[in-house]
Amino acid sequence: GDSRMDWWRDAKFGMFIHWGVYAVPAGEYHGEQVPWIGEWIMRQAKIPVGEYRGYAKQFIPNKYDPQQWAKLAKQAGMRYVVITAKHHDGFALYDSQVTDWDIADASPYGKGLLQPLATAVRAEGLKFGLYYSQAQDWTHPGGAKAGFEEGSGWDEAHQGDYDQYLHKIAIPQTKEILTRFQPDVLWWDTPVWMTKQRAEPLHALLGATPNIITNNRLGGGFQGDTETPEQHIPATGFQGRDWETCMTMNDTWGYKSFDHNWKSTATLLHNLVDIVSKGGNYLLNVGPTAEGEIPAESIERLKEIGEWMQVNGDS
Ligand code: FUL
Repeated sequence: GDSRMDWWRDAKFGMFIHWGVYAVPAGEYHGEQVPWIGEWIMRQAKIPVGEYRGYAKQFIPNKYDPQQWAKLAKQAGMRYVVITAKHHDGFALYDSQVTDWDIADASPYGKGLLQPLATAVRAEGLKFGLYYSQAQDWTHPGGAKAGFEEGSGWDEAHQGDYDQYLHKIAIPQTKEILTRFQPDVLWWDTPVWMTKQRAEPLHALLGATPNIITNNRLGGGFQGDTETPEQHIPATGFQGRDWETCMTMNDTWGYKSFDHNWKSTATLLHNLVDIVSKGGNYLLNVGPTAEGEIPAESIERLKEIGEWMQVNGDS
C-alpha cells in the first residue's frame, strides 16, 4: 500500500478553519444580510476591490490563541487541522512576499497567523494542512469572475488574464506556503478554468514536499489523493479512492454573525460515525471571528464531541 496515506486514513477526523477578512462584514453589507456562505460575500454583494480592502483594517485578531485552537481540536479527537492560507478573496493569512494583500501588510495586526498555528497544532501531535484557492482570486488582476466564465469580474481592478495571475500570484504563493510551512495536506479549491497546462506547474511544486497529501480539486485532470464530497455524506463511499466529507456546523464556512442554524452535537456525532463506518474522513469546519475567536457554539459542540470520544474513541 501507499504508506504516505497511513496517518490520514488513521486520522478519520479533522478541523477545517475558514478565516479571513470576510469575518469583518460577517455576512452583512451596507446594513443588508447577504444570503449564502459568508466567505463569498465579496462576490455575492459585488463589493468593489477598493472597498473590500478596507475590511482588512478591521481584521485585527488580538484574541487569537492558536494553542487553544490546537487543544480544542485535539480534545475533540481530531488528528489534523486544515486552514485557509488564502481563500477566493485573495487575502493571505501569512506574510506573502508577492503581494501586500495579506495579514502582515494590509492589517494593523502586522504579522502572520499561520506559523503560530502550525507550531501549536504540531506540538499537540496533530498534522497541519493548508487550503489554497489557486483559481479564483477576487482581488488580484486576472483571478475574478462574475459568472463562471474566465476574466470577467465586477470591478475594473479585475481586468487581467488568468495566466498572468497564475504566474504572478498562484505559483509563487504555492511555492511560499509549501516551503515555509511544509504542510501535511494541500487542499486546492474550485478549479474553474484550470487546464492541464495551467495545473501542471502547480502540481510540479508538490515535489518540494514529497509526503504531502492533496485533494482532487487542483483541476486540469489531476486526481490528487482524496475525493472531497462537500456538505454531504455519500451513500457508499468511493471505490478505490480515499475520501473526506467537509461540512459546516451551521450553514457557512466563514463567520456570519447571524447564522444560528447550528447542527446538534448528536447530529455531528452521527455524521462522524456514518462517515467513518463508510471508510471516509470528516473535516468539520469552524469559522473564527475577526477578533480571532472560534464561536462559542462551535467550542461547545467540539467539547461535547470530545466527551463522547473519551468513552467511545480509540484514543
Ligand atoms: C467551496 C468554496 O467555494 C467554499 O467557499 C468553501 O471553501 C468550500 C469548502 O469549498 O468550493
